[in-house]
Amino acid sequence: MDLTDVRYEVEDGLAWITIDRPDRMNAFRARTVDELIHCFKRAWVSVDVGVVCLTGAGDRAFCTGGDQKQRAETGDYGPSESGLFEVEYLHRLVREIPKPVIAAVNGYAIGGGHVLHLLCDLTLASETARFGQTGPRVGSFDAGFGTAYLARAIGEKRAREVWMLCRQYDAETAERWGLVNRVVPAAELRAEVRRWADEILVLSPTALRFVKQSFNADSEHLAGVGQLAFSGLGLFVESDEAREGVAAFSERRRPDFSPYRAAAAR
Ligand code: S0N
Repeated sequence: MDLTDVRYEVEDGLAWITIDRPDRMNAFRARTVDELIHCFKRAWVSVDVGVVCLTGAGDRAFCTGGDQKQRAETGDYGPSESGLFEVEYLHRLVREIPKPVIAAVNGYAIGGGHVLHLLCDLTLASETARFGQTGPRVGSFDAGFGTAYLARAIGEKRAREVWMLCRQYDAETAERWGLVNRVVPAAELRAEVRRWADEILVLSPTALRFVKQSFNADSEHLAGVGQLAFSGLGLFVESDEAREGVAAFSERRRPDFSPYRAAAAR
């Protein structure tokens, strides 16, 4: 596959998968998701890979979720190989690849980008990283892993705060909340990932596979919740209410959801 949106490099057992759309703050379109899926599968089958690191190009963003400009232009996330927008499948792959996946959060991890780091086994972050969900502001939601699994990681009250206020949180708060394993200065992030990967690479890959699958089994029912939620999201994004969120983002204004309060009160 020709990679245009993602870079894939292997260095001594560690596969770096880098979302490379810095002009869109590493937001993903359908093609980006296809390429990420391709890279995760490649890392899965590569015998020279024991650890995967997901990160973003540049120093401003890890990933800011779905490409809202694309969505404003075409009403969807653009063309994909299968015709499907396969972000839910990407979530499954991040969880199911039987090798530890480290998120290196080098800036904004927002919206669907926040969910991606959450699903990784470990998160290392730069001091400049910022975390948050924006769905209810821009006309989307991730009511599967993005909500329920977040609550497992940081607790119900905090997870509800994240989704119900759509605030941003700095790296120090994310570490204190247990959303991040370690925070380092931005210039040291890559080296820190290398150190963690080297510690992992001396361990038994088979034992690690079982450990990961055991953790996953305990939260696997959330995949079913996620499937239901993505079906709901598919309907919601076609609504005027969701379109108001998209339009407000691209017009750089506050959304006006007041006409939709009646529907939510039913
Ligand atoms: C990241 C934020 C907070 C940065 O703010 P800051 O520092 O003020 O910079 P900006 O000037 O805002 O941004 C710099 C440039 O980058 C562009 N940009 C940023 N984010 C995106 C994006 N997500 N898509 C496209 N472009 C983006 C800015 O437009 C700006 O460009 P220029 O310089 O040309 O004006 C701030 O930018 C922010 O809040 N970004 C939006 C974050 C967001 O809302 N993300 C989407 C959240 N939703 C999802 O991810 C769900 C997607 C999904 O998973 C899904 C799945 C299945 C089915 C449907 C969906 C669905 O949602 O439709």
